[in-house]
Amino acid sequence: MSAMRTEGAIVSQTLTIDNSYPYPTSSKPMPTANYQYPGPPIYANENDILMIRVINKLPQPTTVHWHGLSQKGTQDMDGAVGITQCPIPPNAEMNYTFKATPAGTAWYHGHYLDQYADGLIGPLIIRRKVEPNQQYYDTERILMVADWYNDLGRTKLVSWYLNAKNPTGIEPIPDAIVVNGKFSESLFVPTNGSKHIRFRIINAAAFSMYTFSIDGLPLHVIELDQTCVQPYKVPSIVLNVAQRVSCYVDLNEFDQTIVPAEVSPTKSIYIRFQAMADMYPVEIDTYIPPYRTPLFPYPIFFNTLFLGILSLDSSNSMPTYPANQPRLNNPGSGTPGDTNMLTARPFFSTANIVPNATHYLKLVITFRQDSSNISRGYLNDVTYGITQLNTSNKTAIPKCISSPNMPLLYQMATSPNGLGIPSPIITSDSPLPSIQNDGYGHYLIPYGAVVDILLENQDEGEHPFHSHGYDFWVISTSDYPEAEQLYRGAYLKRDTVSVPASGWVKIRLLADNPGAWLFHCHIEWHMDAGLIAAFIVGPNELLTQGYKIKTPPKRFCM
Ligand SMILES: [Cu+2]
Repeated sequence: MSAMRTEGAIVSQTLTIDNSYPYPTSSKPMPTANYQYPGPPIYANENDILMIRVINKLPQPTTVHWHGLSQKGTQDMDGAVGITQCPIPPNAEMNYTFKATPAGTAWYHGHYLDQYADGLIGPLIIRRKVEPNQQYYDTERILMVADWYNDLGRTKLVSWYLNAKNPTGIEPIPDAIVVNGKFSESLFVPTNGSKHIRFRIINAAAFSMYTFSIDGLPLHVIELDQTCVQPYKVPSIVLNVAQRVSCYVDLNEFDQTIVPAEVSPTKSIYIRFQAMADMYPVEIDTYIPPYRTPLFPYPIFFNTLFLGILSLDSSNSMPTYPANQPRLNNPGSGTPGDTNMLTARPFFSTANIVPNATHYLKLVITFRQDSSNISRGYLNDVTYGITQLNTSNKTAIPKCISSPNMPLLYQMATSPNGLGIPSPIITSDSPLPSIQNDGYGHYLIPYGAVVDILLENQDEGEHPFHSHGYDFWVISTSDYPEAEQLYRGAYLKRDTVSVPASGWVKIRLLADNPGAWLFHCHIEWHMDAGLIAAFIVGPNELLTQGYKIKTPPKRFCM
């Protein structure tokens, strides 16, 4: 890719979505992009036009979502089934055309039928015109971590999970961890002579939170999701599902004392992804999923530690020291106090550009059994995508319908003033007008509103919430409530925030992107359980800004 390219160049890429079998030991048909797992990295420069031709060769419908891209003015390119488009049928194709913004480490993944959990993931890297921390590294590597399941999500795991026989809602527990498609102790990362390496780490897991570290090396964090931060030194980093972190390492800082004197000098060191065992609702060391087909040797329990190998001399030898030795703590200025790393500071000062809130929205997260004894996720007592599809009482059918065959975006364009969602009203919760919903999880947000969203988590699990169409300022969390005052006017922007277990998060969103946007927990199983809201932003402005329902995407709506 030439450094001389002008802004707005067209970057064309074809992604063929088809089943593939990347592992000889697994007969699981994995929906993948271009027969690779993960799919090929897509690179663009900031403000390029991405033209991605997605060809569906699966026997099922599919879509691709471009996680972290704002899709301003290209609302129907977001890939969210039922929200912005109907799914691409088998043997059909769709061109996704959109601007490469904001810059940073993004990714793409399937957004239908659990295809993302089953293998449809890939990196999407958007380079900045000026990369502010570029002087600290001379090469970069992508590390895309994911949960491996022996079984397919849609055909096996979901039907087991959302079932009256699983009344407490035990999520499918991963069988292994994969990074860049490799299992533990088989991923080698050669340094190729470089001493200063940037890692772009992407948590593409369906379920697990990961702590990332490299033995004996401090990590210098320079980007969180797609926001540049002032270099921030830590011994390890936590990433919840869908979050991204970039850090660089300086091999001159390697702490030799981690290698015991009695072993020969090591030419490689371990890269660690430690899944957070706390979040699994079962005893991980002895758990055998009830749905698992007996294998020999049996049982095999999930190992929550993934080891990769950073090869210092690029010979891909194994480290000489034992992986399980008691280790000294990595050097650094202390572990970040919270997953969202609010103490990291934006590189580009946002002082005085964070607007004051004009509206308020409280979203309460709960899990409980529905009337069929199936455990479901609720936002403000609504489990998304269930009631409105199964209702037999015609008078209860909402004006806004969540259906794979009728995207909310088309409903907005067809009937901008007849969506049946109340306007904001003053309530006892806040002096600001509160955003309302229609009882089915559709929230009407006025165009230009600055919404303070309080996510109150009454569940005992930590939930990574992601907004389509927007990044947002993270104001404070129950782990770090003082951040609101401490960083007033200079909050950090992310597109995925981790809501602490039995805690809360406050974010601020500037609703300057009219359209229909999902706001949801990014744990795939929780999406299936209904932990989703849809933001309907500025229906009239959508039309006045020129949006029209386009074919061919519309022809997929049968
Ligand atoms: Cu969740």
